[in-house]
Amino acid sequence: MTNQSSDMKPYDLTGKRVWVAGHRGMVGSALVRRLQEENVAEVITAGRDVVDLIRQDQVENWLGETKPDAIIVAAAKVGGILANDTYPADFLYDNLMIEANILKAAADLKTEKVLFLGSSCIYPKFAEQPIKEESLLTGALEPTNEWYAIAKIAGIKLCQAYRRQHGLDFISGMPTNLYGPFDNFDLKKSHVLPALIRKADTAKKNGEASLEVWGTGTPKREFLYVEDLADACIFLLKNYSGYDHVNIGYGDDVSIRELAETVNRVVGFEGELRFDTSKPDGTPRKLMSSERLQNMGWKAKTDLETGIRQAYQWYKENYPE
Ligand code: GFB
Repeated sequence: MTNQSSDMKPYDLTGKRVWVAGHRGMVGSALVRRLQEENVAEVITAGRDVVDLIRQDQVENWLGETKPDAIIVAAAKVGGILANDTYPADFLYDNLMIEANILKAAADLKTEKVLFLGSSCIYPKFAEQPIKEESLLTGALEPTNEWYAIAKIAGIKLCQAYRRQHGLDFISGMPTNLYGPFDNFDLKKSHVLPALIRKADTAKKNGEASLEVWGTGTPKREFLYVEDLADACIFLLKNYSGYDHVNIGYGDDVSIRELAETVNRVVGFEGELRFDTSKPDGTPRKLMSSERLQNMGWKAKTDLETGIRQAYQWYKENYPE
């Protein structure tokens, strides 16, 4: 850990051209919306048809022509526990390529500021709770998502290496489990929260007696509403300039059973929960310590039930059946 107070350095976004890599995803689209509130000159976006982030030549050429002042790396191949476990090669390769291509091209161009986003799964499976930034690389990873985690750890290290070797202002933020508008509601690939929203909505419409929940229901997870995450990212971009990655969490966690009960209450499904223990539980708990970010002056605003109501509203508007 480096000296924390010296890690605070203002970066004025006024008149800057900011590229949000991954703007079509849940995180990227929230960042684009949040950046509209800043006095930036331009929020740059580019779909895969314009630049395929897995292709180094395309990233180099496009970035060399576009030359943004700042970049937020929200592009990633993401998915829930089953997708991570089923497609290890894609999660490792795609994420390594995306981050390496962007960070190298940004370093060559001496981009003023880069924020790289990772995930709370970078920490050891049995890390001490709440998990502090210092826990990184102190133990073995959770096997269902070690491929994704290794790629994200490499991304943090790339940012640190470019800072150390070239003095570049590359920082990293590690969000906890996220949810909100533009989430993935595909039951085979999604994370638990959108899956439960969809299952509860379907079960209610079909008048079913019960709803299936994967695993034992005992693992605990921390959930952060994506608009809060976007706000934290802009806060870090404008205020933080340190070597160490920074946790971005909500500050509290719930068991999967409690989460399912809350979702059912919001959706209005009154049936039973049925636990499918043939599905993996994953890591038992991963509540992050967000003390460092709080000490800088940022805290999440949206409580879990309010966030779930908003995510459910978005789901109903976008998945009419
Ligand atoms: O959200 P999730 O897929 O990923 O699963 P992780 C969290 C917990 O919810 C697990 C349970 O214990 C699941 O077994 N669960 C219950 C369900 N019902 C369901 C369901 O219908 N769908 C899903 N998906 N889960 C991911 C990592 O871990 O978290 C990624 O794989 C990433 O790498 C992401 O870090 C944030 O929280 O276990």
